[in-house]
Amino acid sequence: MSRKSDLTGMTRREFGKIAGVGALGAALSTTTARMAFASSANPAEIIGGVNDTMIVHNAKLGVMETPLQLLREHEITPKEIMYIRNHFPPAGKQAWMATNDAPAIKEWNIRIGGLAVRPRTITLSDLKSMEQVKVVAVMQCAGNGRSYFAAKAKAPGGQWKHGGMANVEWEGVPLRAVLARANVGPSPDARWLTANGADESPAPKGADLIKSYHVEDPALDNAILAMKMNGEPIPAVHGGPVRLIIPGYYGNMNVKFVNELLYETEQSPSPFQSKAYRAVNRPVEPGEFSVKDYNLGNSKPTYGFKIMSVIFAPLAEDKVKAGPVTIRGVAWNDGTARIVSVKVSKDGGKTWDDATIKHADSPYAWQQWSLDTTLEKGTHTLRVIATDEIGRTQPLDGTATWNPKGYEWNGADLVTVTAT
Ligand SMILES: Nc1nc2c(c(=O)[nH]1)N[C@H]1C(S)=C(S)[C@@H](COP(=O)(O)O)O[C@H]1N2
Ligand SMILES: [Mo]
Repeated sequence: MSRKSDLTGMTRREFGKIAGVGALGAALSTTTARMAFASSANPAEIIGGVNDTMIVHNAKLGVMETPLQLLREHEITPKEIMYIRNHFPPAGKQAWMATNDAPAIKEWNIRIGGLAVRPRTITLSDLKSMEQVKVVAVMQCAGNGRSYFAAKAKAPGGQWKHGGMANVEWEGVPLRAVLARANVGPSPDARWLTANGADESPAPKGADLIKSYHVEDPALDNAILAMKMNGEPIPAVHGGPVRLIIPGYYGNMNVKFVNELLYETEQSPSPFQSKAYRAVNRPVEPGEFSVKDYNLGNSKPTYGFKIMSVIFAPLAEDKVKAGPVTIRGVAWNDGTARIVSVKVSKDGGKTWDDATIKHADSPYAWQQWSLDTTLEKGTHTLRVIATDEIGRTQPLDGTATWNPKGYEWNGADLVTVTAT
């Protein structure tokens, strides 16, 4: 049996276990799977079904980034090349996260409770019976672009370039509609809605990824409990069978395999809420503020995407012929204001030209831009800066927003190309 089918078999059993309908996976297979994950750096062997040119940041956890050469080929990112970021190893109890297929389960329960008069459980069948909506939205890790902070001081964590993002279509039921239908009767003291997923740390006292949102956060009005991605059931690695999608919010806020929604007076004590994935309230310099210094008072969660743009073509490795060229790429923000300007420089930022923006139907999606221009023989430094209608824009020097964990990079992209 190939390594890949071993893992797929494991996946089914583990999902059965979680749904309470199957037998336990054999201990021996679990061990085999764990070894395979730890020792292999081939993306397709780590997670069956993914493109084998993905950039692996962490083989044990199956964390991988999409090369821009692949990302730029599709308006909607196919699952085979979508970046993957999970915090817990796809082995043992988490084996079901090792597949890029939809989880092979029939039913799923989401407990809705906490400060509720009538706590209750909503099932996958309940969700499927409700009216479905679709939204195309960027999914992006808060650490996307982290590697570029190293120009000032290296920020620890996966050294992501720009490929920790994707543009996908989500389909499911509006969160507000689910909460209304559940009719749990939240107490007036409920200030936070906390979401938890079925994954957990294999370490005895390991932290669980749990996220809390202000109950009145307007972003929740557009949130959905998604069951489909790109028209198909969401692959397990991307959070199937049910994932909380908050369009415009950084990846970590989009809890996968969601099985619990709690009304609470306080936000979750999970370090994933109180320590990690937070943006410092003031500018900080390396050495002055460290990873350990984050608290609820001096920082806030990485909520909405900072406005950002990326050059898709030409890339440094492309063969460029001197003469007419089209410089193109995508821009996006948190979806709350229209992107009205994309400026492109061919001389490292001295002079700028206006690119043409092709607005997508969804404000949360990539907005494609292009500039027809010419490049003379020689080396050129391309830059791009997007601005939205309320004036939010990108710094030319992205290290200006340096922070110890290297979150929310939004510096003007820089691509050096040589035309021959
Ligand atoms: N339950 C759960 N949800 C999660 C995570 C996780 O580890 N567990 N990782 C988060 C982070 S940090 C990111 S960037 C996105 C990644 O989503 P993707 O793998 O579908 O691209 O999922 C988020 N949701
Ligand atoms: Mo992330």
